[in-house]
Amino acid sequence: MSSILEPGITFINKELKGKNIDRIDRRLKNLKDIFFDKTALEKMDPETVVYEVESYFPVEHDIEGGLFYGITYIHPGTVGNEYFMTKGHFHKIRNRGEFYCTLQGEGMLILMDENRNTWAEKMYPGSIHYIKGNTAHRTANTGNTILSFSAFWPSDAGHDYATISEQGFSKILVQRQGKPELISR
Ligand code: M6P
Ligand code: ZN
Repeated sequence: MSSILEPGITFINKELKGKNIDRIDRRLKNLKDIFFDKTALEKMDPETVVYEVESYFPVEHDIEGGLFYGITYIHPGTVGNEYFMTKGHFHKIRNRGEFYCTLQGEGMLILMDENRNTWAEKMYPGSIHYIKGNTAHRTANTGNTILSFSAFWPSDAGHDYATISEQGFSKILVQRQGKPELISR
């Protein structure tokens, strides 16, 4: 996994020097709810790492007024013909927004409003995505290399995973003739 010591990433403020850093990985066994093709999923190694996240928390969680920063690394791969992707979430405080900035690789940012309208934006190095409040967000790696992107979100936003793990997005992103296509489930 790439790390914060990677050239080009330097934290200046003391709040972010080796402190308040959280690193997690999400494996297929943690993502059973989100992939559509359960038969394909069962044939794969449950320990396969789908993505990793490093997050920086200079203030306490759920405190208004701060900002959090994270870098997500999604490995290339598919489950059936659905691309490796993040769990996806709404914010617990629904109207909180977020920025995503793609660092490397190719992907799609999948977005869904509270009426379950789903659409997607292409991610490529340098692409900047403003995610409005009240919008669920998930990212998928559509390339053959790691997709990494940075994220900036308000410290009181929180994550609501339950809505997505219970109801999913209304569309899924699959590979068709080698290309990504967003289709209704
Ligand atoms: C981005 C941010 C994080 C989020 C991560 C992985 O870095 O949006 O808040 O945790 O992506 O996405 P998810 O939490 O949906 O797995
Ligand atoms: Zn978010």
